[in-house]
Amino acid sequence: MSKKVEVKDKILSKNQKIADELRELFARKKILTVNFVSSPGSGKTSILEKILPDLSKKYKICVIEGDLETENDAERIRKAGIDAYQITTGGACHLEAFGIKKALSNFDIDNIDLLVIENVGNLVCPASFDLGEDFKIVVISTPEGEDKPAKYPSMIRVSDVIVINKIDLAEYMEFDVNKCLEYARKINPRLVEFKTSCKTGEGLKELAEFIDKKIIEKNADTGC
Ligand SMILES: Nc1nc2c(ncn2[C@@H]2O[C@H](COP(=O)(O)OP(=O)(O)O)[C@@H](O)[C@H]2O)c(=O)[nH]1
Ligand SMILES: [Mg+2]
Repeated sequence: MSKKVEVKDKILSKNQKIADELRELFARKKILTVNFVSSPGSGKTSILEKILPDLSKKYKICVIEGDLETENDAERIRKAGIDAYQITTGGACHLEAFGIKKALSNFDIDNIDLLVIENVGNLVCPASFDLGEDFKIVVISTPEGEDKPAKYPSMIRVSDVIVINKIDLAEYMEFDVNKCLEYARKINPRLVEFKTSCKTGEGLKELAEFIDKKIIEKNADTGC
């Protein structure tokens, strides 16, 4: 094995150990944890700004934001009335389980129903780093082009939900929604699909209802 592969394996197995601990913690505390992944600018923060205020009427929600630099996204989420903590990775293109574990000390984890992680904008690296989440939501926006699922299959494979965002721009971008979903289904037929627009509001209620249902399921889960 080359030295480079050995180091990468070591990093990933160390990450996995902490992610397993986090998953156990989230199960014990009945915290639904969702990891949003996408390219930069697909609309992750915009979607959260739109769906979390309503969900927060029913649930205690915390958000962990990941970016290379700036506190911008955490500030946007706080402005929407939701508790948020920003991890700035410096140069790293993904969040790691250790960072999530550390960030949790900023919240009262005995009093959280939903933890949302907005990962660093990148369709490659975050696929390899388990954060102990219940599931990943991958967001693809129409200006990115419909072939993204085919070009970044590892992210599609590890996600449970796909959101096609900026559906309001699909026509202008000549983005074929069905073609995009076909690429994604070929890689991962289990994907739950949503089409959203943060401009018109299309599909956001359905996405929020899906997350609501998952919070209820998590609370009913006896762990058996
Ligand atoms: N037209 C359109 N623009 C959007 C939509 N969602 C987000 N945007 C815009 O896309 C840009 C990036 O959004 P942002 O939420 O910061 O993306 P993030 O980097 O994935 O968190 C912003 O200028 C948003 O206003 C959408 O559904 N339609
Ligand atoms: Mg963002």
